Amino acid sequence: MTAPIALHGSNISYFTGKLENYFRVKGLDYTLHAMKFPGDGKRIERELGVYQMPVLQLADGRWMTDSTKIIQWFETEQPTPALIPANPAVAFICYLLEDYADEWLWRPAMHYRWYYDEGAHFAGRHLADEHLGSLPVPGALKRAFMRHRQRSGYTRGDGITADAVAGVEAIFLRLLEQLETIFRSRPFLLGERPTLADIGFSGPFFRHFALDPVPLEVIRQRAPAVLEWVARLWNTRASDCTGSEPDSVPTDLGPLLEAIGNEYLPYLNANVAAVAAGKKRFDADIGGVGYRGARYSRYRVWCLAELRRQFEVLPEAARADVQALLQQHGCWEPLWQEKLLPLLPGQDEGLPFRASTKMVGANETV
Ligand SMILES: N[C@@H](CCC(=O)N[C@@H](CS)C(=O)NCC(=O)O)C(=O)O
Repeated sequence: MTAPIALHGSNISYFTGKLENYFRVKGLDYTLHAMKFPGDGKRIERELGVYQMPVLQLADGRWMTDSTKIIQWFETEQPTPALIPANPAVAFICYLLEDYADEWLWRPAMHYRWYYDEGAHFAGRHLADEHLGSLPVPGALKRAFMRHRQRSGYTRGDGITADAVAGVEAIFLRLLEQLETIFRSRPFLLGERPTLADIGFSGPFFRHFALDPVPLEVIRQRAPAVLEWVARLWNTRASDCTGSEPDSVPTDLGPLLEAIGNEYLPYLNANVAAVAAGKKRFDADIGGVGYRGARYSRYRVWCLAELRRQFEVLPEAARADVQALLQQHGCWEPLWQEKLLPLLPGQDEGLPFRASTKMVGANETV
């Protein structure tokens, strides 16, 4: 696969940034195109079944969506250089870290961008110019529309009330401390080479935490090694890396796994309970933070099912190792807490070439 990939999205978008990091590290050529509304939105819905960003078009004309499934597809089609480690237990931890970065760090990333006027004015102007530029509407109105849309979809409107602000910021501050320890001792999350775990973390970091003015200043002051990692990943080609593949999970990942066990998995379970009860909004107290009126997500029910599936397909020996690690860090019990997952029939059918509207989640305002 040598012909360029046409990636459609935004150059300040979370998941677009994740795929850009993936393509660069993997050594795949791509060109980035800004989605223009309303035309591109309609076209993407027609081609893929849902509107979201990013999407991409392969040289043979096929369209793809969902960064997680897109990466898995490329890793199968083009196995070298591998970003998913060959050791199955380490690979499982990569999937878990990727999912946590995709779906849980989304919340503090959205908070820092849209809660503070400094971030909201920068991003609102950028997105209005990038996506709504051709609409015959005054610029000030487009920018105000963007700020309102994102705040009512992703911050206030996704359960982050004034009382939750300090708690959401504490998630980020703890994360920085954990990552700073790791990146002071090695270049990538799992060792000497970048893996899917780094790509997952590039979603929240590359186009959000290390771009938006408020969190960027926090990183500069508190976690310079994390800032270095953001740039290092962007500037790394896996094919140039001489370090060996990780064949065990570094012990200093423990605090990250504990955050997954204490925060992310309990949130996924609260979401499962809401979807099962037919509630589109739910309240949850997670890690001492009260979220009020968080939006339900069918996509995140599927995320939990995927994590379980990834565990179940592990070879027996790896399964025992992973179970022990998850138990040690408080992830095992919440991973299986909900007995039945309210998935819809065929929910993920067609991915990554077609997505069902049943997959629309809390990170989409459609
Ligand atoms: N699971 C999807 C999530 C993509 C996603 O949520 N993208 C956001 C922007 S970064 C989006 O399109 N939101 C739609 C909206 O704001 O309406 C992926 O991994 O690609």
